This record gives sequence, structure tokens and C-alpha cells, in this order.
Amino acid sequence: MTKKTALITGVTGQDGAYLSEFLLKKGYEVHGMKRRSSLFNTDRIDHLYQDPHVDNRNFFLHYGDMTDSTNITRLIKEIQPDEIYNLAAMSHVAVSFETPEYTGNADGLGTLRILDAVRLLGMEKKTRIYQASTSELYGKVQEVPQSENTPFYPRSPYAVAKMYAYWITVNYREAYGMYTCNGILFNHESPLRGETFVTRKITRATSRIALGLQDKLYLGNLDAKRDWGHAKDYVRMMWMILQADEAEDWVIATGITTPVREFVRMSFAEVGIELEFKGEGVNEKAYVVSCNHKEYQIEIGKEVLAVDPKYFRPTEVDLLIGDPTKANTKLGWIPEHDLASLVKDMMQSDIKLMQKDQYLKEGGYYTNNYFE
Ligand code: NDP
Ligand code: GDR
Repeated sequence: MTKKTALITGVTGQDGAYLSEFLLKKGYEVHGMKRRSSLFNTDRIDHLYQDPHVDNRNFFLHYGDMTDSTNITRLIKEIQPDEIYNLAAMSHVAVSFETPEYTGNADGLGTLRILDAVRLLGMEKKTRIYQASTSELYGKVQEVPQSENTPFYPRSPYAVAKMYAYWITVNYREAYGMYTCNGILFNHESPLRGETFVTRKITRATSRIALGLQDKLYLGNLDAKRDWGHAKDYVRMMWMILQADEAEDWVIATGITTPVREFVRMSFAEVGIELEFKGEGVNEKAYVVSCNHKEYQIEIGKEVLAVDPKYFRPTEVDLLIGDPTKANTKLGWIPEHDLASLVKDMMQSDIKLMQKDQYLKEGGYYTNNYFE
């Protein structure tokens, strides 16, 4: 059987890293698009890197940007991918309110650039395209659980850009008979999650507080509810979507929703710390009630969490809960992780990482203190 070739945009991100690993294990030749940056931005994929001077490589990195159609067209022409996974995006909802035009360009028009390059190059029948769509499309609650048939009501520049990307993906399928699919993925997290998304911000801060490196964690809306899964389960589904007989759109979710506050409680419980939440809204705080871990000693009654309104969003998405029935029944997708194993995985990883910081601090070296 001939080796399949995949192009992954956003290869340096959480999903790009897990997907690269997954496809390499399946025997693919994997090409990743990465942006030029003034510092190395390949931490998540460094373990996959292959010296360009050796033979028989199967993992290649190319400079590129979703805002540059000349670059995208040239890459697709050179690589001749069988499958494109379009994961690149300015993916932070709160930041999209600060950079709405750029977000529209990269996340919305960027998707068009990929689709149209494939069409202009006459590769419509060769190349299958996966578009990283999102539960943020549902935005303001219309119905729960949210399925492939739930109407969209985006609530951020990010979600509006992703809505354009969703429909242009559908349109190129219908207009040109291309194999293009949307995976409408609900939140998925992992030890590789970006540090400013709420789950990773919590597991990092919890680890630092347990190790005495940080006093307190500041968060925004503790009432928001999300359907959190593990990124490893979700990248497997991206691949399954492109192997299906017909190009379709799919909801990928666990079907269980949890408030941010509960994610905090579960993370602290992983290091033996029980919390009590008191107060409401901007005055809500969390205090240590007990600590039964011999390694992590923390003062009983200590305030470890407060709300900072600067993390509130101009328009919020209050409740996401997905209905993955179609993916379960038609593609046989069953996630291996639940929320408890996700939190455990993230906490174990962050504790190890922060122990490194602890050694550095003890040695008098600077450790990263940036918590946005
Ligand atoms: P990350 O933020 O971890 O990764 C985003 C990737 O896109 C990074 O590699 C980033 O590069 C790259 N990127 C950003 N802007 C550009 C650009 N202009 N040109 C080229 N590359 C760019 O996101 P995730 O891995 O979590 O998510 C992957 C995709 O799935 C995104 O499109 C996201 O919107 C979507 N999604 C994610 C969900 C989740 O819960 N994780 C749920 C639903 C959808 P760099 O490393 O240089 O910043
Ligand atoms: P989200 O993820 O916006 O759902 O987008 P994020 O983790 O940023 O927020 C989830 C919820 O937590 C609330 N929240 C906070 N969020 C952050 N980042 N920081 C805080 O301090 C904080 N306090 C409370 C938020 O208000 C929100 O309700 C993610 C991204 O990966 C998108 O790219 C993807 O499309 C969606 O998930 C599905």
C-alpha cells in the first residue's frame, strides 16, 4: 500500500502535535505548517523532529501562514497531500475580541485559502479536507444537547470567523463535489493545552500553589459550563472523519457538561486539597478546608482563588453540552478518557513541570510567573 501524505496546518498547537504523532504511527508522511516566530515555537513537536540531513524522513516542517494565499497554494502544490487537516487558527475566544480583524482573516478567510488552493490546483478529487470547527458556533443557548442540527448563534469574533469557515467548507463540498468535512469539536484539553485556556491555567496554578510557588489563582466566570474531553480522543476522530465513505459534518463531544468551578475543585483534589467556595459573582472566593497530602502542605483557611472581572468576556457562552450520537453510531467513536482521567493526566504533568520550576527557584533562577 502506498504511503498517504497529510498536511497539518497549526502543527505546533495542541491538536497538531497529537495528530502528527497519531498519523506518523499510522504510517503517514506528515507535513506541518509552522509560523516563523522570533523564538522556537516547536516545543510540542520537538520529539517528532527529524534531522533534515537523514534519509527516509516522514515528518517535515514548512514555514507558512494562514493569511498568505501564495504560501498556502505553493505548499499544497509541492506536498500534493491526500489529506489536509486545517487546525491553524487564532484559537483564543477572549483574545479574538482584542484582534477581531486578524482573527477573521486567519480563521475565516484562511480556510477559504486552503479550499480554493485545492480547487485551483485541480486536486478536488485527490485531497480530502478536515476543517477544525467548534462548539463555539452554538454560542447563545438555543437547545441542549447541541447536535449537528442545532442552529448556530456565535458570540465572539472567533466564533463568527469559524462560522464563515464552517459554511465555506460546506459550500465547497456542495459546489465542487470536494471531500470537505467539519468536525464540530467541543472543548478538548490535555497536558499540551495552551497555558491561557481555563483548564490549563487551573492545573498549572493548582500545581504551583501546592508547591508553594504561587499564592492565588484569579479566574473569570466560574459558572460557565463546558463539555470537556481529552485531545488524544479527539484527534483520532479527526482522522476517522476523513476515512468515512461520505464527506459529512460531525459533532465530537462527551455529552457531559461541568462548571469551571468544579474543574477547580477536581484539580485541587488531585493534590489532596479540599476547597470551600464562598460568596457570589465577583466576590466569590475559594479557601482551603483540608490538606491530606504529605508532600503538599498548605495552611488551612488560606484563600487560593478569587474572581477578577478582567477575565469576563463581552459576550459569554454559558453552556455547552454536545450530543455525539452520530459519531458514536456511524463511525464507532468512543472516547477513552473521562473528565476525571483528563484532570489527573493534566495535574500529573503540571506537577512534574512545576517541580522543575521549584528546583530552578531554589537554585536562584528566574521561573515563569505569567498567568494570563
Ligand atoms: P492551539 O491554539 O493550540 O494551536 C493553534 C495553531 O495554529 C498553532 O500551531 C498556531 O501557531 C497556529 N496558528 C495560529 N495562527 C496562525 C496563522 N495565522 N498561520 C499559521 N498558523 C497559525 O489550538 P488547538 O490545537 O487547541 O486547536 C486546533 C484547532 O481546533 C483550532 O483551529 C481551534 O480553533 C480548533 N478547536 C479547538 C478546540 C479545543 O478545545 N482545543 C475545540 C474546537 C475547535 P503558533 O504555535 O505559532 O501560535
Ligand atoms: P473556550 O475556552 O472559550 O471555551 O474556547 P477557555 O478555556 O478559554 O474558556 C472556557 C470557559 O472558562 C471561562 N473562564 C476563563 N477562561 C479563561 N481562558 N481564563 C480564565 O481566567 C477564565 N475564567 C473563567 C471562560 O469565560 C469560558 O466560559 C476553547 C478554545 O479552544 C476554542 O478555540 C475552541 O473553539 C473552544 O474551546 C471549543
